[in-house]
Amino acid sequence: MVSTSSADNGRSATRAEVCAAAIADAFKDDGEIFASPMGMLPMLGVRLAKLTSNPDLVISDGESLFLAGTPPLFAKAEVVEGWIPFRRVFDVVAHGKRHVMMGATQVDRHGNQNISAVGDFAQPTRQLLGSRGAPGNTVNNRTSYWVPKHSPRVFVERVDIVTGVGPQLAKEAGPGAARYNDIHRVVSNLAVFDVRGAGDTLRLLSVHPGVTLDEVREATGFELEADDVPTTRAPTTEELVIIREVLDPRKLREREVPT
Ligand code: F8G
Repeated sequence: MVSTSSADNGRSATRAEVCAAAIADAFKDDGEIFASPMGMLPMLGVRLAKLTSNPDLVISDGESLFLAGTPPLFAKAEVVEGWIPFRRVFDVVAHGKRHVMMGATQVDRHGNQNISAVGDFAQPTRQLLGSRGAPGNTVNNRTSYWVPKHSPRVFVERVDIVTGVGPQLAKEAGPGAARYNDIHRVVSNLAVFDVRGAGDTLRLLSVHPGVTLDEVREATGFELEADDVPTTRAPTTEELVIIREVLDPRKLREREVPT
C-alpha cells in the first residue's frame, strides 16, 4: 500500500527509501552522462533517477554492459546497448562524462575519501581494497560518496590514506588535479552533505526524516557548522511505487539500511 500525500510519504517511507531518493537527487542535474554507482543503494538511486528526474542517464550492469531500459536490481538486462570492458572504463573516466558514487571507509572534513586501508600506510591495521579507481575518478569525474552506516569512525577529521581527493587537496596539487575535481554529494543513512562549507569543508545540506541534528553531530567525528538544516525530502508516491514494485521488489534495500 502506497500513501498518496507527501506528508504521508514522510511517515511511511523507510530510511532506505529516503536514501534512494536522496541518491537519485544527486544525479538529477547530470544530463546525459555515464552514472557509475558502486554498491546496491547507489544502484537503486541511480536507476530511480533514470526513471524519474534524469532519463538521459547512461547506466551499466556494473560489469561490462551498457543497458537500454532500466532493469530491477541484479536482474538480467533485457536489452544491451553497448559494451564497456574494463580497459574502456578508463577512456570514459578520462573523457569525464561520468558521475561515480563510491563507498567510503573514511571520509573527512575536507571531503577526502579512504577505501585503501586503515592506519598507517606502511603498516595498516586493516587492509581494504586499495585505491582502485578513486584517485582518477576524483580528478576527472563528478564524484559522490555513499555511507550506509554513518559513524565517527567513518566521518573522521582526517582520513588515514587519501584515495578520493577532496577540493582542498586537489587545489594544493595544482590545476591538473583541481580542474575537474567535483565532489558533489555525500549521502549517508542519516544526512546529505556537499563540500561547499568554509574552506572547502563538508556542509550539512539536510537531515533525514526521523533523525535529529544532534544525532548527526554525535555520529560525526568533527565539528559540523549547522543550524537551520532542512529535512531530506520524502520520496514521492511515484518514486515509492517505482522503488517497491519495479526496481527492488525483493526489498534488498532494507538489508543495507535496516529500518
Ligand atoms: C574499519 C573501518 C573504519 C572498516 N575504521 N576500521 C574494519 C576502522 C572493520 C573490519 C575491516 C574490514 C573506475 C573505477 C573503478 C575501477 C575502474 C575505473 C573503481 C576500472 C574498477 C576497479 C578498479 C572504487 C569502487 C568502491 C568501494 C565500495 C565499499 C566497502 C568498503 C569496505 C571499501 C567501505 N572506518 N571500516 N573497518 N569501490 N566498497 O572493522 O575489521 O576493517 O571492514 O571507479 O574501482 O580498480 O577501478 O568494505 O570492509 O566504491 O564501500 O564496503 O572491505 O567489506 O568488512 O567493512 O572486523 O575484520 O576486524 P569491506 P569491512 P575486522 S572505483
